Amino acid sequence: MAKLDATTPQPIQLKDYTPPSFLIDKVDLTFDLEEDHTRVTSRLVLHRNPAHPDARAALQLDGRELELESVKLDGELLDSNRYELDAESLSIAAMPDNAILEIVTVIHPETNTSLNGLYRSGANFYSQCEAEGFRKITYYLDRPDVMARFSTTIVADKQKWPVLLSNGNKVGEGTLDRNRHWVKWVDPFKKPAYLFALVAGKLSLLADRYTTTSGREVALEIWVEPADLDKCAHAMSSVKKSMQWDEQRYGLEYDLDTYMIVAVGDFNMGAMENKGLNIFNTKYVLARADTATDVDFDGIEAVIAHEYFHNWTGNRVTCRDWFQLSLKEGLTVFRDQEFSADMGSAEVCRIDAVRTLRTHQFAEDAGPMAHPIRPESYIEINNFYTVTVYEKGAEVVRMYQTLLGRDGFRKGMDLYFKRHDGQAVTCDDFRAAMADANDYDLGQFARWYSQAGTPVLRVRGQYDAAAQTYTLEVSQSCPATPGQAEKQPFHIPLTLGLVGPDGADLPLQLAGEAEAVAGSRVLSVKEASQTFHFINVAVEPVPSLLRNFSAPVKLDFPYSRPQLVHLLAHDSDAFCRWEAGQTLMLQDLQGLIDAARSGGELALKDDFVAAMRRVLADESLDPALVALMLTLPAETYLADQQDEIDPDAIRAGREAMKLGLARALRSEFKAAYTRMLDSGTYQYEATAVARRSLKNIALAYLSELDESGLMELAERQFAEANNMTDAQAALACLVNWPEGDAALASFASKWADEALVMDKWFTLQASSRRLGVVAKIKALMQHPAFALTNPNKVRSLIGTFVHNNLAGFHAIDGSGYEFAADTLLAVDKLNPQVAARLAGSFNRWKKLEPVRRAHMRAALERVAAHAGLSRDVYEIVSKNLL
Ligand code: B3K
Ligand code: ZN
Repeated sequence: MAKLDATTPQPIQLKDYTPPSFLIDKVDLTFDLEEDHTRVTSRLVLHRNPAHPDARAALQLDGRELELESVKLDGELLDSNRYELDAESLSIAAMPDNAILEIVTVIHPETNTSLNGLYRSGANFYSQCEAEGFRKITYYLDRPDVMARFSTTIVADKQKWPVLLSNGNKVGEGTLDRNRHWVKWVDPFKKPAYLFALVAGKLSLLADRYTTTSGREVALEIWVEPADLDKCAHAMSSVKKSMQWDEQRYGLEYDLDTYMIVAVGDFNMGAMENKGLNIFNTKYVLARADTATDVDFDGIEAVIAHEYFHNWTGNRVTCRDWFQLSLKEGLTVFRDQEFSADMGSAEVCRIDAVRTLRTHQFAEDAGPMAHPIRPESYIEINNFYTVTVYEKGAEVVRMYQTLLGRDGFRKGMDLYFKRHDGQAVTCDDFRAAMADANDYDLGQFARWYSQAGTPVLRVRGQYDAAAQTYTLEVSQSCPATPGQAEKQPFHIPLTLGLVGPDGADLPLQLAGEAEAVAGSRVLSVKEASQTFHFINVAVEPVPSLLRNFSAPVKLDFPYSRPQLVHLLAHDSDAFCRWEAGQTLMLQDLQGLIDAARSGGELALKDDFVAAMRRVLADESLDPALVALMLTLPAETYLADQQDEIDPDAIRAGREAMKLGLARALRSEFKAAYTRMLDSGTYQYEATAVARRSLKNIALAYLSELDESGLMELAERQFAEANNMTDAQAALACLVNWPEGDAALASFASKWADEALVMDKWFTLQASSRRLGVVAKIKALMQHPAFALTNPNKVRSLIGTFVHNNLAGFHAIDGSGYEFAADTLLAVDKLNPQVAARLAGSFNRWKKLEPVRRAHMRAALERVAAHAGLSRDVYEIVSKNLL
């Protein structure tokens, strides 16, 4: 462990929040862009904040890695004894109540590999300021509760950087000497610095228009590298759909004359919602039938919607401090999920969201980084852009809608905007708007914001045939998480139905109620233990619990196998139907894993195989749902169900399940494959997407059978595919067999110039059971298309290997951990945010079997002892070693 000393990063606490000592009304920025430096001139109009407890407090501006050239206070150049400068700030003690500060700094985007602040990608300039990147551009009150009006003038060489973009509206442009030009932008909305953006370079434009319901004409602009202009149509149509949806669903319109999206290949995350100038990872903009899969098309539509929706939930109403991150992120993810549900299949979207939550967020909640959706402390805020804050946060927002109804939720949203437009607020303010608009008590609901961990909902049912009653006993508990030993009961919406022997929903009538309700209903579970009595229940039902996944909890109900088979066949709720199949599958997978561990026989159970056979043969089901029902849980999810993780047993058990299903359902898979073939041109449209998903999962199972005819099926699909979905799916089958080598080679030569397609090439190999081994990953890092400086490449190759390839990463000799440690230390020097994500691959170490646990610990300790660790990596590693 690194020694604790003055340089050990200290946590920031929510309870220490104090308002800023000054507020900034106006910021005028000038950027002088050069090859070897950038000069930033900032003119701030400030006034003392009456809400600050000390009326004589100093002004302390945030700043990092800046070269300060000069500071002027109200026109007077300050000597260095008039201010204090350290590695993180510039402080001025003697400040008038109103002041104008002019600060000149020099920065070096050309050497900034962190992709945080202003940086270069190729010859072009891009910025990323959330959460605290603006302080790497100039000295500023870099906190979201300081909202100012920005103007930005960019000066640059006209040939090298012809396009100059920033937030708001373009108000002027002109030429200068030395072949330079300038453009000035004014953003009429006040905003926190994290929403500032600047882009400069050689970019091509896809332009379109949108007219809002109230008649505002909006210019839509997507800016990309010239070679990518033919891959922007889907992104553009997604923008228009998002704008229309937000008007219809929430009455929210766009508020500027121009909405710009810029795509860049070097980017730390998916995209960024800068006011009027969203900057996107190319992965979430560029798509053409032959380069992008259905999943990519879905992802683009969702991320475009997400960033667009932030214009209201995030930008117009922003966060008071970074502890409130879920205020904008949980809410905006919920909004993009609802949008995607309306654009395609709501049921499929919901199941996908639950799968993500369970695979990644439940794991986070059970590990050393567990935190509530509103964390209480952090060392590095970038480590808290997590599945908990985002996806569990979205579940918490969804629970408001489940409790209040869709109209009640809308009333709450309307009140939230009415009260807080133009403000920086808290999660409590959002909860208060929901409560007040509906006159509903959400007091206990607050615990979802403060308590970490995944609650367990234990339910037991009792049918009394004579009395015709069905009694549900419901109790809840929540495991301890770091820093939180005891938990108080949550307010949990439990949506349920009672399924009769014929498969239909029984009417639901609670004791004391005059009438029954048809279908589903929502119970409010608030106590540690609670009992619900249903009356007039004519026949013994099978309870269908947690319909549509009404709360982010683990359900504990002792279903018999025939009950699960019944729900899988009949439940009117698609989520519960899928869930019943998954529960059966998980039970049998666990049996296989146990057998693999003890050297027992790896055979599938007949009732499970029969149930899957019926699913596969049921042509009345949405093919996308069939595909989901046949999809096995990830190895990592299976690992999280074990008391002690043995990665080889998990791999063996899971492979046995694949092979067993393939053998047993060989002819059904072949029939489904043939039935779903589509010879027409590629369409990104729900029915076609659903058909491809079933076809490709059938192919995946068939390719498990080492039979030449079946391997040729994959080879043929790979060779003849007219779209990337089919090509990639076929290649994914082939890479597990020697046949894959030739296919991989031809794929790489065909797509050498398409960075995003090469990412797929790396991902497929990193996740392959045949190729996903340390030596091979190291060799791939030498491939010309790989770059340690590019986050997409690091995620595709290294991230996939350490996060998703359980058996490969956890090689018994510890070589995977050594590799992960070496690589994350190398990446940390370049890009701490990306390195910290790799460090998360150690989060399960305490649950591994003893040999691997010892290797992992040694690797973690080696990283922790490394001098000069970033705050980002330090936080993850030190919390792992607590
Ligand atoms: N708000 C950004 C994420 C910023 C991450 C900073 N490390 C993208 C989004 O959630 O829309
Ligand atoms: Zn977001």
